[in-house]
Amino acid sequence: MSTPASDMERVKLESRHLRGTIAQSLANPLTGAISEDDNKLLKFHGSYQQDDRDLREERRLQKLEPDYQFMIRARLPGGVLTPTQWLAFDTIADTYANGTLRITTRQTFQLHGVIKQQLKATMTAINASLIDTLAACGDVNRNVVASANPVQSQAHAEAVDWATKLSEHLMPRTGAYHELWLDGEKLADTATEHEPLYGDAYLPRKFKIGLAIPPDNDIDVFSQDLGLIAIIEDRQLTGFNVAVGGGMGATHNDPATYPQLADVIGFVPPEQLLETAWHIVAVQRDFGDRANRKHARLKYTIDDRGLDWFKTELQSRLGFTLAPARDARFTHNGDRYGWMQGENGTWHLTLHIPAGRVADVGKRRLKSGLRAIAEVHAGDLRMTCNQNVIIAGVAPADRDAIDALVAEYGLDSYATATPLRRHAVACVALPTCGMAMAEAERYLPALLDQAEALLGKHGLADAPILLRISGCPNGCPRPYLGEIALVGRALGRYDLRLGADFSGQRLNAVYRENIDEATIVAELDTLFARYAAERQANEGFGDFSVRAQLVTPPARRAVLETTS
Ligand code: SRM
Ligand code: SF4
Repeated sequence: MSTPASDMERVKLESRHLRGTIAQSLANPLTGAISEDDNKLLKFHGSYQQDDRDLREERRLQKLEPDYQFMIRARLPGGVLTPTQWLAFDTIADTYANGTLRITTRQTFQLHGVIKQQLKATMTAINASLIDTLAACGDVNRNVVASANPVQSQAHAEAVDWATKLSEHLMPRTGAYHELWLDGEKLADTATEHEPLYGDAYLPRKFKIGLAIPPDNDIDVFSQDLGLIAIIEDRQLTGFNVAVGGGMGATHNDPATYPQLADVIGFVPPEQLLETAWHIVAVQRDFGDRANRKHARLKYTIDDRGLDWFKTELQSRLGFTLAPARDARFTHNGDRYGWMQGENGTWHLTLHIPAGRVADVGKRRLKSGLRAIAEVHAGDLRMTCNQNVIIAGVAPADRDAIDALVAEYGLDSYATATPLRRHAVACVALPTCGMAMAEAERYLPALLDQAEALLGKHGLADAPILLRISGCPNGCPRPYLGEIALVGRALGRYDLRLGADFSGQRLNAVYRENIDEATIVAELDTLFARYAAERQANEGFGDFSVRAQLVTPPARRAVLETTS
């Protein structure tokens, strides 16, 4: 007897293409929440119900319902937006959300703290800026990410355009989004509506596509369900290497779940890209696990059936043969900060936004500063998968004006912060993330202060170490690709992981399990002392951790073992 489908499958099938009873839930004045089923469907529209976890206990004692609020995520392929759109989001954050913008590890905006009564107005305002939120979350293809830094050449620009084309090509076709948020005409008979790619049950789980341009792996291309590696030969974009089956999510103490790196299966020229992506998604739609959501990502479909099976299945659906992969090399996976010039003579300035939180804090008035820049900037803005922002396409004559605003608003940490601080990535975690077991974004500043002091003590202040911290094992800041990573277990307790490389091509492994903050600092002290004394010339911290046998990273396409 086959295992029954998960409850989520029922919700999707009964939803009439993502409508459910969301409209009724929103209209219910008795609660700030929506129904459980509608909450599951709302994700496909780009929003999650949350509650302020800092207030949970107090409100429980006062016999009040939790402080329900909604997070909204924009769909922004390649992370590109105009200054006008930036200004619109800045205003929306003040009008409807908690007054901050959050740049995510998939290079888009999240708003937090929107209350139910204002959800529709917020969605309408976002759409008025010509940005939508459809498929930003849910069991569909999510925001397609692309190398953002630097935008150097015509071939690079073309590669980034493919992120938008892919996103559009794989969008759900349901009219539910327009009906609910934009007062679109209601379809009289939703049974006649057709979802050509997704069908009535959508995908078994989320699906993620990322496009990298070597030598920069700033998007962590091997962590994507479908990773695309742009091949630029003689300054022309000739196509993409195709990598499948990457993913980060895991569950503590459940070895059946693990992070995995994607495998390269071939090469396609640009004109075959959309068809290839469509069929890869379709194979996962047809064979992904619909019973166990913890086992439903493409990485498990491939691991269960084998990479050869996957290639054969895909090939049987394509009208052409996948070509052999071409040579591509990655050397770097953080952002390249500061000013860089593109081939067309314009300049791009990559700014450092700690943990992606666009807010005014003390002298660092990031939100006001980016607003002031957007008010005068004639190019565009690009968010990166390391939660930063690029002021792109600045004319040489306009650089001084941008520099003056950067200095005035304290946006200059890209030039002054240590490499450790500039490369650090933290997920949102508490207080909004319902899955957080420990702090991440809010712990990062204190952790960095301590780690920097230790690096200074050991003469390593300039070491470019990739540090990532997440509040739980789901992997939102892609912690399994950090040279040092902390993965939350409980309040104040983390697994310390070591051993990834600096180009996103090797996973790390657990070095110490479930340790408290004081132990983390003590461990880092010892580790940095050894690194300073024993490292070889130009040896990165992750490579050192492996050579010194502090950890044994997992082999590719092998179950990750969490042992030191
Ligand atoms: Fe994530 C769930 C935040 C990138 C793997 N992620 C969540 C939720 C929505 C919690 C929830 O389901 O209730 C978090 C909302 C927190 C909040 O309060 O805002 C959340 N994820 C984020 C963001 C905002 C982290 C950040 O600080 O930037 C990133 C938003 C990306 C975007 O714009 O689309 C974010 N999440 C990722 C990534 C990184 C990536 O995609 O490059 C991953 C790992 C890659 C992957 O998917 O394998 C990731 N998020 C997860 C998972 C685990 C999925 C799995 O296969 O096990 C969950 C939990 C789930 O889906 O059940 C999750
Ligand atoms: Fe929340 Fe965990 Fe993702 Fe952090 S890694 S945002 S704690 S789900």
